Amino acid sequence: MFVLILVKIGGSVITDKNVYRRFREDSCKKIIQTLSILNEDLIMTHGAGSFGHIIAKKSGFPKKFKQEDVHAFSIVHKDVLDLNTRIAGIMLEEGLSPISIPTQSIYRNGSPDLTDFKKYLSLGFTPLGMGDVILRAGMIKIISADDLLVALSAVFKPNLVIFMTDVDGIYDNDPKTVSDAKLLKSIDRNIAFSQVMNDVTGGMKSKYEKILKIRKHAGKVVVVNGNKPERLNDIGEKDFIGTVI
Ligand code: ATP
Ligand code: IP8
Repeated sequence: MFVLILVKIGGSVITDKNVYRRFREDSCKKIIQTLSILNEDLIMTHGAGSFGHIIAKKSGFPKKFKQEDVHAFSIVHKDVLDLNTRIAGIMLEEGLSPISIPTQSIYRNGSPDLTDFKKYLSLGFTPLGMGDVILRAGMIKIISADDLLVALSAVFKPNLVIFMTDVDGIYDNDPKTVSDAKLLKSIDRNIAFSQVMNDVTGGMKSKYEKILKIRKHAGKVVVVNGNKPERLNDIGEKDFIGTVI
C-alpha cells in the first residue's frame, strides 16, 4: 500500500529526556523491527532527546555564536552522533542498511542539500538523518529532525510520514500534565500546547506547525506512540490509535 515512508523516531521515545544521555535501547529496537518488516522504502530521522536538548538548553542554544560556546557545541554534536551510531547499529542488526547523513554537512546554505538522501535511497540504503546543532551566519542554530522532515517531504513527496513520540498522538492538551486530555484522532481545531520540559525546539506546538507544512506534500501524516509501534499496522483502520493529520 505504501511506497515511500518518512519517519521521525522521537527523542522522547528512545531516550529519557530527563536524564542526560539515557538511551532506551529496547524501545528503539522494537520500532526498528516494526519498520523493517513493513518492507517499504524508508527515510529515517531521529530526534536528539536527552543526547541534545539538555546541554543545548543549559548552554542557551540557539543563540549568537560566541567563542566560549565552542566546547558545548562540540559536546552536543558528539552526543547526537553517539545516539545516531546506536540507532544505526540496531538498524543493521534488524537487516536494514542505514547510511547516516550528517546534518552538519547538508546545511551549507539556507536550505539543506538533500542530494545524498536521494542518492543513497535510490541505491537501496536507508538514509538516516538527525536533529543537530549547526553554525550558520554567526548563529548557533538547532535543526530538529522535524525540520529535516519538512525539507525531505517537499522534495520526496512521501506517501506516508510517521512521527513517533512517547504518547499516543496529538491531544487537546499535554496528556502528561492534564489528566483529562483527549487524543485527537484527526486534527480539525486549535490545540493548547504546553512547553515540553528540557526541550529547545518548541515541543509539540512547533512540531504541529511543521506537520501542517509536511501535510501539503505527503499522502498522509500520522503521529503514533513509538512505544506501541505495532499500531502502524492499523493505519487506515477504524480502530487505529494515533492522530491522522
Ligand atoms: P525530540 O525533540 O527529543 O526528538 P520528540 O519529537 O519525541 O522529542 P517532544 O518534542 O518531546 O517529542 O514532544 C512529545 C511530548 O510533547 C510528549 O511527551 C507530551 O508530553 C508533550 N505534549 C505537549 N503537548 C502535547 C499535546 N497537545 N499532544 C501530545 N503531546 C503533547
Ligand atoms: O530532537 C534537536 O532535534 P529534535 C537537536 O528533533 C538538538 O528536536 C541538538 C537539540
